[in-house]
Order: sequence, then structure tokens, then C-alpha cells
Amino acid sequence: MNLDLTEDQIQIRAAVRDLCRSEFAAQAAQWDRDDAIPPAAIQKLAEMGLLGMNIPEEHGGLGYDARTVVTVIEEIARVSAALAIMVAVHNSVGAYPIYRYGNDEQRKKYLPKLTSSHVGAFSLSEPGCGSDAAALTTTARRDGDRYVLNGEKNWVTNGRHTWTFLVLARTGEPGPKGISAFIIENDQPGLTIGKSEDKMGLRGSDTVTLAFDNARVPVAQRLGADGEGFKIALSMLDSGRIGVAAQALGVMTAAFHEATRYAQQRQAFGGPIAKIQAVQFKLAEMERRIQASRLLIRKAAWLKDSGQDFIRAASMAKLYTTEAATWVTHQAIQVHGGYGYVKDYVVERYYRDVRVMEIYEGTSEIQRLVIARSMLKDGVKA
Ligand code: COS
Repeated sequence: MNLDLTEDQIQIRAAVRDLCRSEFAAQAAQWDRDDAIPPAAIQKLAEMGLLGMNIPEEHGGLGYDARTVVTVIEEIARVSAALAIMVAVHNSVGAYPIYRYGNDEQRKKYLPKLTSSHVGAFSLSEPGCGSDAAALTTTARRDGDRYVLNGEKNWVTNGRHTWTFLVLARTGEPGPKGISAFIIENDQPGLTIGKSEDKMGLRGSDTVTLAFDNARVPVAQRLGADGEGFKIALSMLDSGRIGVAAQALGVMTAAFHEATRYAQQRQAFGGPIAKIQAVQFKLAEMERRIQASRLLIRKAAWLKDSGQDFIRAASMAKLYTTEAATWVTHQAIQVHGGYGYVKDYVVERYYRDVRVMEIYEGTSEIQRLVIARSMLKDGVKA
């Protein structure tokens, strides 16, 4: 297993880093205050092809492998976690499923725009079910050449910027086998896109509710076979979870750099606080967790790229990295003392931004469940 970046990946990382530093770094705090990211920022990413990162070139994408995708997401998250989640969701669970499970017509209709200019979203959760995804109650009743959708969805990232929603709805029996996936456009009659949630962090990335009231969707908009929706959703989330881990890694790396810089400047007890062992131990612990996170992420991405089962590895990367990010950003504030608690210092935003990463795309508890089930099924190898 080779976990080093290739020359190409190092160049891509440098190009994305340049873009983020020159175009986004100075604005990220304002996006957080305004709770809005301007479409121009998405456009800049689109110009670099980053809306089609994991889609093959013949369908308009860049054809990046998973290791390259996580490297890009980490870089964006070092500057703005809100922008990173928009891109990560669009790529992993918005556009890619249409390539992976779509028929020729669907690929031709959606991929050219989704890889170049338009944003996609994913809608599984509902007010009454999140972790227990197979319990969803939004219905899609077949009526001739249409499905009629009724129900409510929530926690939909990118909702107000989105062209296509990948919506999971019940077409059959209770449980996972009665769920199908649909591509639904933002101007679908019977669909109401709700207000943006007023979130603790990731401000600027919009999160909305959806309401379906007799939305009549052509059968041609169903993605995959009838009843295949749950497997489509979970398999896409497996990749998405490596992306969330990469976001968490980006934010905690930025928090670590801020804490280190501050510790070397801040004077107390006759010198910089970086000379105090209590502070050094915090910095050492941060670095340890960052390096361990990076290895877990690269391993999960490598397993995916080499065509192996990566479900358990993706859950481990997400679980470890997001919990590490919560710890690292917490400690970065601690190193800053009172200054870390005010908005003049960026670590305050980092702390708010990472908190949700232990929740979305599967809580830490769900990751533990996935890991345990997989170990008990396959056995634990030495
Ligand atoms: N990829 C593909 N298929 C999968 C899968 C995966 N990662 N995990 C499970 N499946 C399949 C199973 O193989 C099973 O099919 P078969 O009976 O044909 O074998 C089916 O899906 C049902 O699996 P299972 O019995 O494990 O389903 P559960 O209801 O117990 O749910 C969990 C499994 C809890 C893991 C799932 O509901 C989950 O991940 N929940 C969190 C959802 C989430 O991340 N929400 C956030 C969305 S972002 S807003």
C-alpha cells in the first residue's frame, strides 16, 4: 500500500492551495458572518473543473481518484469548511451517483452541467428519521408514467444553490428494500424548498428542508432500479464519509497552525508560551492526531481506488478524524485563551465548523455500528 502523494497529486494540491489562498482566504470570515457564500466562489471552483472531480473525462469530469479528491477537499477546508462541504456533497452524493447509477439518457441530460456549472444535492434524512435511514416515510406512488411524491425532507446541503436533488423515497414495502432514488430538479412542480437553517457553524453552506406535495415526477427520473435506492444511498455515503474526514482534517490542520503560531508569539512567564511544557504537550497531541487522521483517510481512499471493500475503513477515517478535529479545535482555543473565544481570531470559527462533522453523513455512533458489524461479519484479521 503506497500512501504517498504522486507528483500529479502534489501539483493539483499546489494549484488548489493557490486558488484558496488568493481567492477565498480573505473572504472566509465574511462568508461566515453573512451566512452566505457568493456564487462567484463556486464558479471559481467550477473553472478549475472541481465540480466534476470524480467523474470520468468522457463525461466532462476530471476523473480524479479518491486520493486526489480527498487532497482537494482538505485544501479547500483549510480555508473554508463551508465551501468544502458544498463541493464535497456536490461531487460525492450529488453528481457522482448520476454517473455511477444513471442510464445513458440521464448521464447525457445531467452530467455536462453538473460537471461544469450546476450544483447537485442529496436528500435522505427526514424530520422523523436520520440515523435509521431505512425508516424514511416520504412516498413515491407509481401512477402511469409518473411517480407522485409526498413527504418532508431535511438537512439538505446546498439546497438553495442546487439544480438537482437526489431524493430517496418509499416506493414499496417498509424497510430498506422498499426505497428508490429519484433525480428531482429544483423547479419541479409540487416541490417547495424551505428556509435555510440557522446553524452553529458551516455558515455560508446552506442547509434546507424540502416538502413534496403531490409532486409528479416522470418515471425516467428514477435513478437505478425500483427498490435499489437504499443501497445507492449508502454506497454513495461510504465515499462521502472519506470526504467528511478530509474536511475535518483540513480544518484541524489550519487550527493547529494557528495555535502553533500563537504559542510562539504570545508572551507569558518571561517568554513565549510555546516554551511551556503544558502548551507543548497540546501541540504534540494535535500533531499526533492530525498525522493519524491523514493515514486513515489515505488508506480508505487507497482501498477504494484499488477496488477493495472500503466501508469499514471509510467509517474509521470519518469517526477518528472528526472526533480528532473536535479535540484539536477545542485545544486550539485553549492555547489562545480568551482571544480564542472571540471572532477576531479564526479558531473560534474552526471550533464551530467541525462540530457537525461528528453528526452529518452518519453520526459517530453510526460509524461505530458500521465498524462493529463489519468486524463481526468478516472477523478481525491480525
Ligand atoms: N453499501 C451498500 N449497501 C449497504 C451498505 C453500504 N454501505 N450498508 C448496508 N447495505 C445494504 C445491506 O447489505 C442490506 O441489503 P441486503 O439485505 O440485500 O444484504 C441493506 O442495505 C440493509 O442493510 P442493514 O440491514 O445494515 O440496514 P440498517 O437499517 O440496519 O441500517 C445503517 C444500516 C444504520 C448503517 C444505515 O441506516 C446508516 O448508514 N444510517 C446513517 C445514515 C446517514 O448517514 N445519514 C446521514 C445522511 S447525510 S444528511
